[in-house]
Amino acid sequence: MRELYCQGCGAKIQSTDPEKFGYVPEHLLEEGGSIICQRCYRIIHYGRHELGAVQADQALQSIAHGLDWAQGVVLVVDILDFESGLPPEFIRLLQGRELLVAVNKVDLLPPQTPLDEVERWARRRLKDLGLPGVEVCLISAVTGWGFPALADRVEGLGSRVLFVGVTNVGKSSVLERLLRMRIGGGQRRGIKPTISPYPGTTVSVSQWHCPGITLGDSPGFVPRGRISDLVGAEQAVKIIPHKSISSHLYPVGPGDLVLIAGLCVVECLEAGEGGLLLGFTGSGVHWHKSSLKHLEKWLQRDSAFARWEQRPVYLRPGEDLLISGLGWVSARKTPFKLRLHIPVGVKHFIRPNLIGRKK
Ligand SMILES: Nc1nc2c(ncn2[C@@H]2O[C@H](COP(=O)(O)OP(=O)(O)OP(=O)(O)O)[C@@H](O)[C@H]2O)c(=O)[nH]1
Ligand SMILES: [Mg+2]
Repeated sequence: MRELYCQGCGAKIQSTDPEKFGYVPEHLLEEGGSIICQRCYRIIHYGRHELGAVQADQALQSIAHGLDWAQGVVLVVDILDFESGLPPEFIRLLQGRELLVAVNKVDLLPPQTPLDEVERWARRRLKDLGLPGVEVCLISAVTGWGFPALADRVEGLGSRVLFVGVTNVGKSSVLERLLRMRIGGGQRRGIKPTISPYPGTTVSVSQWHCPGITLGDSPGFVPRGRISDLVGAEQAVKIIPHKSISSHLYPVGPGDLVLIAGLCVVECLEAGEGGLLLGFTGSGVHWHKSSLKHLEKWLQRDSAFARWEQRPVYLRPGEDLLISGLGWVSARKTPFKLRLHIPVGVKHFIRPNLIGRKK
């Protein structure tokens, strides 16, 4: 029998186990035509994300197959979790490829953010992270911002183009919007790549044929150390920014804490006169300012994590401390000597500030 694949998530279709990816009841297979699995059907129609996320090794295998097939590659990165989208072990897979970096979700930046500055910032960060001189497009798959330029450049990458990136950066959303544009001959198709707010939706590579070009969706590379992957799915959806980000400005001196209960605490050890910390996360996340005597309470409150560690951090004015999969704290006015209380296994990065005046 011919092998069938789910057009939404790329999983191989099977009718034996509803608890595994790609399940379609046997009687529905007889109807023919393009097909989507039960999991995709339920994500699309009921917003229910069953069977969890794709496993890291399965995703990696599928990405490797996709890269063998592709001529050109579009690396999709989420502007709000930039460094988490560029793990060195993933970047190594892309070395030497015809590559374009699509920096997605720019609609979530504060409205007054100058995007030309953001683009320069992104190029500089990509260079620092091992991708010097790559082409960069700033885009929003939700509003369509930047898509005419993206479509032009994608067409220049060859006749087989694969979209890659870590989970949940919007690969399927970007592909879906391109399919609706001139690359897809302006036709809206019945079946689309499946999109969901939960990381790990796409299971395997799926190919989308358009006039003159075939686009490939791929499962997300599963990065290590992202807090949103270490909490339960329901909490993950609350902390991943969807509609907007919010900023919280705190005057901070020695002994002060700036924190998100149960997820991270930034303790100030030393700061100059008038030091300010500015926290950025999805607007559903609650920030607090507190003092050292309440540290234990805030670490444990509603926390999914039993094991915490402390890390010393020196943050200069104009630098961000990014907590992978959560958000960032930016220093203003003075240097800070900080102690970061963070769940074991969660990564942090120090970088030049994304938002605000640059040096
Ligand atoms: N605000 C905003 N949200 C976006 C944008 N692009 C995608 N999203 C949202 O991000 C979430 C993930 O989108 P997907 O397209 O499923 O991401 P993916 O990279 O294919 O995810 P996996 O298949 O899990 O690896 C969904 O909730 C999308 O609606 C964007 O440009 N702006
Ligand atoms: Mg996807």
